[in-house]
Formats: sequence, structure tokens, C-alpha cells
Amino acid sequence: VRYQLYYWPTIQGRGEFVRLALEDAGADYADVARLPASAGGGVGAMMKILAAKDLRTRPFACPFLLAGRQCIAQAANILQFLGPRLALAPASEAGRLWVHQLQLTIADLVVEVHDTHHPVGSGLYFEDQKPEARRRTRSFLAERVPKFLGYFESLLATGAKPGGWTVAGRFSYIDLSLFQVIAGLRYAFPQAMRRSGRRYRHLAALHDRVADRPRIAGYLASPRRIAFNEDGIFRHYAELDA
Ligand SMILES: N[C@@H](CCC(=O)N[C@@H](CS)C(=O)NCC(=O)O)C(=O)O
Repeated sequence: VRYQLYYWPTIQGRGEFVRLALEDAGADYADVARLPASAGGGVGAMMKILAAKDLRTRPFACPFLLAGRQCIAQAANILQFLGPRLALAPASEAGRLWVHQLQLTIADLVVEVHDTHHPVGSGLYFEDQKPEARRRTRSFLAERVPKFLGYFESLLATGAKPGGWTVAGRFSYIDLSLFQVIAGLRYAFPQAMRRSGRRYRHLAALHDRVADRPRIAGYLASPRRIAFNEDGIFRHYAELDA
């Protein structure tokens, strides 16, 4: 296969931003850690690469992508690499920098989403940091979601956007990533997201248009799309969605 994606096999997590791009493009790829060890897959195969001291561009963490002789990590960096190759990025340098800038902003948001359930330490159980998680989530929902989503909403609402895509004039991987953000926030915080009503209506419409893209619709209905769960980035804990 042309692209080998390595990511945790049982969660959407940060790998999902890459999976969505590969799926939308109909790319020739393998989700290696989800393959059986007998086929060279499994978490073991991923750990072997993360521990390969002789690998010149050895990643710090998954997701990472092998493409020919290249090994590329960091979700936003992988998308920057794949964008032009999968026709999911603007042609100009300025346009590519713009979608990368937006993807890095999503990466920042993803850290904050993660910190709602792990505000004290990633190595501690959620159950051991519940009061802090409640406090963190309150401020995340009250201040940070409106700031992040308000920003993306205003980009979509401003100016002529043929097709309704984020970057004027064309579909790009940022539209797929915004779909994932909306789907994830709705899963994690259904009440809070419902309460926001029509405040993010352009984002809601973008979410639906992405979900309707034939390859994405096929992917979402397939077993390749791992269901949201409480091991991923977007987790639903009723007590946090107050
Ligand atoms: N900024 C990186 C973060 C990578 C990352 O945190 N990966 C997680 C899984 S979602 C991981 O395996 N982390 C291991 C660690 O931080 O020790 C990205 O966007 O790809």
C-alpha cells in the first residue's frame, strides 16, 4: 500500500483526522495497528517503530505515517504532507499555510478537549481527577468552546464561500477536521452543544455536508469508523456535560 498509518487501534483520537483525509480521498492505505500481528500489524508493530533508535525521523508519539522512505508524525504535519497529494489542500503556498494554520488551531483545541477529562495528569485515571475535571470543563464550555467555535463559525459566515467550504473556493482537509470537531463535541457534551442552538449553524451545516460526501458516508457506516468511546479524546461523561 502507498500509505501506512499507525495509530491506536481502538480509538478515533488524533488519528481520526488523518483517517478522514485518507478515506475521503479513497487513498490506498493501511491502518497498520488494526491489522493482525500475523499480517505485520498490531500495536507491537507500532511500538517497534516508536522505539527504532536508528530511524532518522523517529516520532515522539502516534499518529504517524509511513510513505515510501518517509516517516511523518504530528497529525497536522501529516495532513500538511497529504493535503496536496490527496487534492485536499489549496495549490498556492499561501493557501497551504492557511489550512495548516487552521489545523494547528484545531490541534490546540484538541489538547483542551483532552484536558477536560485529564486536567491534572494524563497518567492518572479520570476517576482520580473528577473535581478538577468538572471545574476545567465548566470553564472550557463557558469560555473556550465559544472562542474556538465562534472563530471557525465566523470564518464560514464571512465572505462568499462557494460550496460553503472553509477555504474560499475549495474543499480541503480542514473541512474534514471541523466535521470531526463538531461530531466529537456533540458526542462528549450533547447537552451543552444542544444549548448552543443555532449559534454555530454554519459549522453544523458544514458537518452535514461532509457527512454526506459519498466516501465519508461510506466510511462512517463501515466498521473502519471506530465508535466514539471513553478512551479517546472526545469522551462522554454525563457529570461533565452539565
Ligand atoms: N500533537 C501530536 C500529539 C500526539 C499525541 O499526543 N498522541 C497521543 C495519542 S492521541 C499519544 O500516543 N501520546 C503518548 C504520549 O504523549 O506519551 C499530534 O497532534 O499528533
